[in-house]
Amino acid sequence: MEKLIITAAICGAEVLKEHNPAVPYTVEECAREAKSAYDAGASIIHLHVRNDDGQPTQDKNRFKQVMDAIRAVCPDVIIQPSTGGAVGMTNDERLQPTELLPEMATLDCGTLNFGGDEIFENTENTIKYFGQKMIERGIKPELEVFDKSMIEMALRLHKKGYIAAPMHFDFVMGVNGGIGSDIRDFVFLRGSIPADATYTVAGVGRYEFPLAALAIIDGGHVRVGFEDNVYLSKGVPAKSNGELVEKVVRMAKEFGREVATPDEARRILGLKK
Ligand code: KMH
Ligand code: ZN
Repeated sequence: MEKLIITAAICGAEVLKEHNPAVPYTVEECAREAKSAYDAGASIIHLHVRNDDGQPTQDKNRFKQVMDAIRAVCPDVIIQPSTGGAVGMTNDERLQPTELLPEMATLDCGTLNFGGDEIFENTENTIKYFGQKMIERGIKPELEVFDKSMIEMALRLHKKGYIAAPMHFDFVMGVNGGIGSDIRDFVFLRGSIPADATYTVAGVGRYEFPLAALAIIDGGHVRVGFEDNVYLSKGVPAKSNGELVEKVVRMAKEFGREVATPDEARRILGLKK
């Protein structure tokens, strides 16, 4: 079995300091949280950025500042900017961090309800546009799938040349409006991707660690972090993203799975540094 790639989604676009005071907004706070995750064993930082007041932004200059600050303290970590951004942003606004030519970026593979009246919109043409831009810019997409239908979409767009193989999926499970987070849901997604594909699982809220356990024993990879969950265990807020990563590292150890360094993750995912 390959070593375990741990991704830390340190910030997200929706979670606030009211949910956990350690949620990072400023450049310095993002660097601090990325370092805590990297020191604990994360090889990928999935990155959203905020203005200092917590407002989500896809501003290229803000991404550059945060990415430079993260690289200064985690020199070899893989930085994976979000192109999902926040609900309501335009496509070109969302694509800005890809102009910085990161090794990876997320590519959201469908539209879903996102609570209340919010709709996270990703039409087929949007996904094609983002896929094409990532091919042109030499960026490996992490295919964010919130439901089974989004795997079908990714496979269809792969056949049409908008997404290259081998594909790397992120099963985001337990979002209201998306797939659930029980074992049957996991097995359904897991069994629906091509044999040469890799995947990571991001369980939302209390599903974060049970789903991590399934991925660890199955040979998949794991994402944790404040974007998805702010608790270390029931009622216990995590003090940092690093604490969440440490818990996954402990779990992996118990199951006999070694944790990948950033360069090992690059090899597993076929990234060119
Ligand atoms: N904030 C969500 C609307 C991604 O990073 O690509 C979208 C999201 C997915 O977080
Ligand atoms: Zn995200």
